[in-house]
Amino acid sequence: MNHITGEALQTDFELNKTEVLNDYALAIESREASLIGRREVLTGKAKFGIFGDGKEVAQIAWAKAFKPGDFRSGYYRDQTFMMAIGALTTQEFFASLYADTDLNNEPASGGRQMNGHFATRSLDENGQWKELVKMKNSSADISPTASQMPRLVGLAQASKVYRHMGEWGEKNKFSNNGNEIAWGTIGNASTSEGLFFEAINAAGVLQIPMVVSVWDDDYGISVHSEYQTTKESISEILSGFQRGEKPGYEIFVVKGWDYPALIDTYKKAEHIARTEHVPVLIHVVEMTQPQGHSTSGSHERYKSKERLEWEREYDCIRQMRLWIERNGIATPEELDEIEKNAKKAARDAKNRAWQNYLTPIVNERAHAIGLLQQLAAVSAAGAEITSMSEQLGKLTEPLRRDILSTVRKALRLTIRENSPARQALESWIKTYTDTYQRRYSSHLYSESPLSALNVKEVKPVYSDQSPEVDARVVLRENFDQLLANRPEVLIFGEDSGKIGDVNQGLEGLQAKHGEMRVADTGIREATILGQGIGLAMRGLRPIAEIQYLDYLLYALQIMSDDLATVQYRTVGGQKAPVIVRTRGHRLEGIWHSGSPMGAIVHSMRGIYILVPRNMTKAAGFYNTMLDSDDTALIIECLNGYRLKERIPDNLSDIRTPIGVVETIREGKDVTVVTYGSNCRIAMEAAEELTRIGIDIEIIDVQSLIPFDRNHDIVKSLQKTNRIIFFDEDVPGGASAYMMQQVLEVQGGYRWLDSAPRTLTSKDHRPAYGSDGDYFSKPSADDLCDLVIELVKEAEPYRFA
Ligand SMILES: Cc1ncc(C[n+]2csc(CCOP(=O)(O)OP(=O)(O)O)c2C)c(N)n1
Ligand SMILES: [Mg+2]
Repeated sequence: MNHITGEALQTDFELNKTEVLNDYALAIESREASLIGRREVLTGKAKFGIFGDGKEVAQIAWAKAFKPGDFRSGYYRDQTFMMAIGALTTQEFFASLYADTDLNNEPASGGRQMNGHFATRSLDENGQWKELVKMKNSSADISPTASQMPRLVGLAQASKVYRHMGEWGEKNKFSNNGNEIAWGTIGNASTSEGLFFEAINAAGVLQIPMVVSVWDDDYGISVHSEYQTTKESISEILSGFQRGEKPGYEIFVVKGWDYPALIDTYKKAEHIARTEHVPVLIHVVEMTQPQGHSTSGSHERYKSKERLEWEREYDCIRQMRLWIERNGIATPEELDEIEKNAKKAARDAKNRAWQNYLTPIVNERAHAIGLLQQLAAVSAAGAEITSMSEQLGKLTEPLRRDILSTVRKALRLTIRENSPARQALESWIKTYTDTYQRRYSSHLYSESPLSALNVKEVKPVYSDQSPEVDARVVLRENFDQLLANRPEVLIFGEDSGKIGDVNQGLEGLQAKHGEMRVADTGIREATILGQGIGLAMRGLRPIAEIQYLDYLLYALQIMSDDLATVQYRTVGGQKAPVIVRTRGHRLEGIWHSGSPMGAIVHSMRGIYILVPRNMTKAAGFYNTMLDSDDTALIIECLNGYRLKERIPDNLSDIRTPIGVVETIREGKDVTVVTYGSNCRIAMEAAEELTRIGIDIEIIDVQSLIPFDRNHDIVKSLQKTNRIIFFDEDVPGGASAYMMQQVLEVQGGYRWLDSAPRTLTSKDHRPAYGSDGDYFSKPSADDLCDLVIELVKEAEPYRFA
């Protein structure tokens, strides 16, 4: 471990006076922004604030080592760093605090994220990649502690992939031969999370250029390190990772108020990571938190007097000033002048941000008040509308909510009136709501021309020569062609490399395409997903494999919090077109038969959820998604790999469209809506039902999100007037979701002659063994009997 202090190392680097004083000015301006920011929250102009005070100097040192093409994956304390690399102005800092929805004012998230969540824009207005290699990049932050770590692994791994990659036309947009570093930051307390340890281990194994800074201020909100970290020191307990004879990490410890030592440390770390592709941990100790954790509380409640005194003395900016004075770089008067100007710059930036935020709202209010007055003049409720409109006019800090709420009340008050004034107000509010609803709801999925919704279907073509094979071979052949045709595609997961996955859908492909393209990973689902996210954010096309659907739960949090929100939280400024490959539904036992589709559908809006019934359909989905810039989870049927399918003659051309259902059997009595391996069970039931004169229609939904974009299911319901939603999730899981889509969204309730039904698994997990399956999961018998029950109830004469 390398303990670095400023005293011994002042001569190791060169700094000129201007650079030092600019650094000092930035530290002061950033600090002032934090102080003003807190006041803006306490006086009610902003809702919540979390700031980077106490961490300024280390971040200025780090910024000196951060080069174009590099990526940051960090957390809410990093405002000074973002300012130092030129990716955040103080004005934008305040625009974010006020939740300004104008991307010109708040380019990180258009006001969607609370302040302190930083991002640069990797995409242009058409959703196309910019030249990331020329930019200083920050992946978009999220709030759950340590969740920045899995993505960081992928961002760093991308450099390794690019360094070893052959020709690819787009490569130069993203990388200069893999020279880029992915820099992470994390708070000391957040290192207690499993995600941190998982990511640290993964990067050590992968040997990738990842530099993690731990900002250590001894606390996590109110909880001291004593309760967070063994030995109260993350560098000490990670010292076994220090490289020696065997590869590992380089570990540095440095004080957060020691300006020269920090610069020296970051330069050293940069050199090691950039040239050797070795991961580095920098434990930055003795940091402070001058205003406490956030605007939600005060640290006097949990810090002792002595601690607060120590924090004042070792405030990094105070120590930097003392160092400047000690070394005769500037006089106290010069420093005072710098401070005065920097503080004014922060105040001015705040005022500009506030004006930019408020002016459009005030103008919109004036417009609304004009329309309200016209309505009041002709309405029986004129007095009340006038009074409401005056109240609205008096608000000093109006919100759009205030405007909308007043107008909507006025429209309700005049519900029985029909004047041109009321029509004008109605038409205004419609346009206004549409505009602002979009500000809050756009970009959940890709809205670029490459949206997966735009990929056209190409059906498989068969001839007499099309070979019949075990279905896994269809997948393997398709993956083989994808890897051959697209250098940017990578597949990795547990057992995906050497043996070509547990069901041999990748058999022989590592030997053919190399270890970089088809790789084994450790058993660490969250960071497998993180690899996917980081690689995809740097232009590659990862297929991240989770061995069984049951184990997706380990990655669920990262999929839900990070992957699913990438486009949304940046308003289309970033994307991570990852394909998550897994296999699931029924096979054997409690943890190899899971089908928690409701949990998935409800926790991952932002990711397309595709449930192909066979491997040809699955292959078509991989091809579709790789033509798009959306992200998807593709669930193959665990019990389908050994069934026979034919290899289409046009395999690499096939595209399974998303959100399009397929009627796999026509019938007139009952519509059965299902997906995945249950399609086969439904077909089996249908055969038997024909023998007693019942004819069911079976619809394979194929993709749960998006769901039946053409509303074909309701067309079937118009014919049969009876419907069963059939899957192997728990009762009220994905079957309830499908029912809501058909009955509510598609208006299916109007066509029902019988109560809509669901057929699902039992509430519990599936028990082991064939009888365990029969008593846990729905069977063809169950479906037959349910269909008979429905038909018998409606048309008893058919069974007389
Ligand atoms: C998963 C999760 N749990 C809890 C929280 C609430 N929370 C936000 S910050 C924080 C403390 C983090 O402390 P530390 O990592 O030391 O960072 P610091 O704020 O001290 O810089 C907690 C508990 C969260 N955001 N995410
Ligand atoms: Mg802390």
